Amino acid sequence: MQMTVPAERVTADARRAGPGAERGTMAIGDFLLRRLQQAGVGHVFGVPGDFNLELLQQLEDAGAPRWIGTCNELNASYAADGYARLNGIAALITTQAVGALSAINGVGGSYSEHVPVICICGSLPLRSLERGLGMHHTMADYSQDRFLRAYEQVTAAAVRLTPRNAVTEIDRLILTAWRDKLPVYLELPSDIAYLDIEVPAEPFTLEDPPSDPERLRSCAAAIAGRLSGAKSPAILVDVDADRFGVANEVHGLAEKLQAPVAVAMTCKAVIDETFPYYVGIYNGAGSMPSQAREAIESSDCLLAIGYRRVDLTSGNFTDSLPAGTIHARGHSADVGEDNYQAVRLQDVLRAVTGAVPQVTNRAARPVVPAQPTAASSRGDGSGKLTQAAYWETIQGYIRSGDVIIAEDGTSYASLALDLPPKCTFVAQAIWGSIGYTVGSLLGALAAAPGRRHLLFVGDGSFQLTAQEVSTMLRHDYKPVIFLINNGGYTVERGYLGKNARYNDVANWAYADLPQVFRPGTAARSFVVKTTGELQEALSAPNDQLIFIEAVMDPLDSPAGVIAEGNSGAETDYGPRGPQHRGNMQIRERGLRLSAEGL
Ligand SMILES: Cc1ncc(C[n+]2csc(CCOP(=O)(O)OP(=O)(O)O)c2C)c(N)n1
Ligand SMILES: [Mg+2]
Repeated sequence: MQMTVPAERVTADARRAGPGAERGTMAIGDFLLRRLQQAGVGHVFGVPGDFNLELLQQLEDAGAPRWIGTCNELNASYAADGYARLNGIAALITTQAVGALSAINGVGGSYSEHVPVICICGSLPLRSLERGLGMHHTMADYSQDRFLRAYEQVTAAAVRLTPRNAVTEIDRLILTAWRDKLPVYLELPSDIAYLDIEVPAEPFTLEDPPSDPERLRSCAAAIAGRLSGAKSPAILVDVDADRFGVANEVHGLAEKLQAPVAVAMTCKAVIDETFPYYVGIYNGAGSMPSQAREAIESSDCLLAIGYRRVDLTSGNFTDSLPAGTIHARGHSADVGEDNYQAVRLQDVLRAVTGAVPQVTNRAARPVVPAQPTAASSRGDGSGKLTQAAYWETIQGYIRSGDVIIAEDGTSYASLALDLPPKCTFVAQAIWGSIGYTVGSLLGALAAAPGRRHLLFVGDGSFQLTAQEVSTMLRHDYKPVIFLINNGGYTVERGYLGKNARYNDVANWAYADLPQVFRPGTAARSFVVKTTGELQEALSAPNDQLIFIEAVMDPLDSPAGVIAEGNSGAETDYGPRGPQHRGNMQIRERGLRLSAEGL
């Protein structure tokens, strides 16, 4: 599609003032859309409403960014999150309160997972606020700031635009989102989008302020000194390594030090899993493979990048990072007693890599990741499909460059897949809002339409956001959707309620949904109950959306998922909790907390 930006009218005064001082007038809504495009936002997700229609009309007139209407705002917030993870930044448009509050769960997730999403809410006209008019989509109590304040809790910055602050606040909020890798919220009152204001003519560039040169030098020297003097340096990577775009720098540093690199559960595949110094996922006692734990915990100089310690990244607090761990973050670092501010992560890693000598005597890949188990469980392919056979078969389907999106539930077994180079793995590991992946898949498809996208999702999670498959079909996207139909919330049965009714869900004809969502679609649907049937489905070409419903036993769960559930129940309910009554959890005999053999 042709990208057009509404013409601005350069004033005669501005022209006379000479180059660099040029300003023009532009409608506030057009200016906002222009800034989004300049920030790299090519698609916007959301749902129309009377308070945002005037902005959507401006978007329609301009023809860009491209509008992707979703079935509801929650899904739009997930889509924007998925889009930003692949594109670097995203935008979402909702309407006053009813739309904004539907999206707030997803925006909270973006905050938790450090994803920059620009949330724009078409809100009450300023005339109504000034005159105290009671309006729809409110509590009818004439209050003015409730929803702005709600969004203050889940964003790095939240503001109501006015004709006076629009230029500075639009730029400030977009830059804040990009610099801090966090969502922001702008309320655009519905009666100002068409008002002309003076705007700067120069384009907008997403840049960080440069590092402080002295702080950078001393920080890099301190880190390089420690790493060079260590016998067993190691690197632990969390999501910020991805968000701040330093995966290449981490590879370079690890290569120079010949040091093992592990990732947290939050950022599988951020480090190429075939990289000789990649050792696996560090998660305390649940590390995969367990040698990754050894490499991290026995290091005499650990460099942790953006590490955040929560139950799911620490193996339920069974972790133990070495004393003196160096913590590098997006814009600061802790080295021993010293805290360095105004140091950009990328600058720090480059300077450290430049300063450390090339090591030549440490073995590459000191730990060999666990190999998939033997194919014995598959038999002749006619046996009932088990979780073990399912994931073993999926392993053979993954290819270089795939985008893999993994939902909470037994689909988290995909964390144990060995991924070839150039794969992207998307999961909402910390926030963990089920249904996230269906919306997120839509966003990922829009951001990277040339790649193959695989969604792994359970029936229970799918039921929250299933309608968004219709949007994928509407836009002719061709992902592969792997849905596990096991009659309910199997992962929860490992916490509590192994046979409880509250862990059951209604059975749907899942594989029929593509036809329901887009009558006449050429999407390929399969219901598979054996490994042989799964194999056959996997031989379908990727020229259409593929939907594979795999029917499995409600009590069949990967060992690592059971272990997480069992140990999670100890944290959640304590030692006297109901999980200790007889037969209340799926358990695996003799299973220790280890995600090995997922
Ligand atoms: C929005 C939200 N509601 C509830 C939960 C609690 N929860 C976590 S996993 C899960 C069940 C997932 O079931 P399913 O998708 O069928 O996966 P399975 O383990 O059965 O493969 C639930 C209800 C949650 N994480 N998020
Ligand atoms: Mg299920």
